[in-house]
Amino acid sequence: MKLSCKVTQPIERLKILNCLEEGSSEDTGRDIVAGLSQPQKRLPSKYFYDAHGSWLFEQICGLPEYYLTRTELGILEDTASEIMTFFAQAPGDLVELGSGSNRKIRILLDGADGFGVSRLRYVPVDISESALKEACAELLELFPDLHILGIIADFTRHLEVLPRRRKLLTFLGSTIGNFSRDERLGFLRKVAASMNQEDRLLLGLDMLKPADIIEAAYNDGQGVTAEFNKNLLRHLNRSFNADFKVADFEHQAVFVKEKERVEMHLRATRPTSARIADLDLKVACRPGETIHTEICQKFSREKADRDFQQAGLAATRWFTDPKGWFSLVMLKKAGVYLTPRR
Ligand code: AVJ
Repeated sequence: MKLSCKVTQPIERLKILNCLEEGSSEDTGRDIVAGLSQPQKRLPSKYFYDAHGSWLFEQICGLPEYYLTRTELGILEDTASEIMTFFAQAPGDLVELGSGSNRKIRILLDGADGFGVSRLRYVPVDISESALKEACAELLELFPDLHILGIIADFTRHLEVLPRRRKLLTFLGSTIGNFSRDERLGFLRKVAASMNQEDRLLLGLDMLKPADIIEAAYNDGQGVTAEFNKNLLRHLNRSFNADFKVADFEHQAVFVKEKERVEMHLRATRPTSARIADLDLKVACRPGETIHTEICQKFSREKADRDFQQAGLAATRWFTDPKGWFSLVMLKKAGVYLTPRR
């Protein structure tokens, strides 16, 4: 793949690298065409996150039913100084994949109070330019010694732009739950390939728990998740000159027991069709037909450990909350084992 990233330098302590600039990804939207041409129509979850979608997601994080963010923040508060000892040992990059707002990284950076943030560089990677720039501006004010390299990119495609220095990667919020098993293993393998022996990956995982608690988190009483789901169509309308009639769709989120995951859909309530002008594509939905918009995988330790092993990673530490609802796993590259000769 060809990449042309543009670097701008607004102030000394901040550099921004843009991998999504026009012309840099000649296959933009190809995943939309592919997804909508399947018998079960689907759209990639990353298209939730335009400026409005990123804002809606922040609202979701504060909802009483959405236990994920709250629980993860609690674990981070309790463990930040232990996690940040990584930078007490030697300087390096703190890379955050899918950074969004800076709430989580602020907690980690506060955990560096023993030695100071000047020993590290913060490298947020996000697909939403507005969310990334806002978060960086705030952090520069809060941490006068912090240097930032912001990367506007799709981390499922642009992992190779990451600087190859000593680093602690974070992939929080159970975003990895949005991948299918194949995508998840592929992603973990790519991350493993970008890591050196002493690098670490801190991964946030939403754990299995009673189905009613999980389902409520994706069907909130105020309908914010429904708006977030429908915003995907609004995003396509704005960014790809489409004309989806958003009112013809309803939000649907079900916990599928056998697959241990939530599946989110947009369900057509009447016959409806749309044209995506920029992609030269026409879509028609029968009443009751759905467009699959998101997978939210839930994990057990055993299942996660199997994935890590297959991706060439190994857990060095599990951090969790008292109820065991959410986990932060510290991972390293698995050692090289030679098969004994017979
Ligand atoms: C950002 C992927 C963690 O799967 O829980 C929230 C996104 N979707 N409500 C999740 C989301 C619906 C969220 N992640």
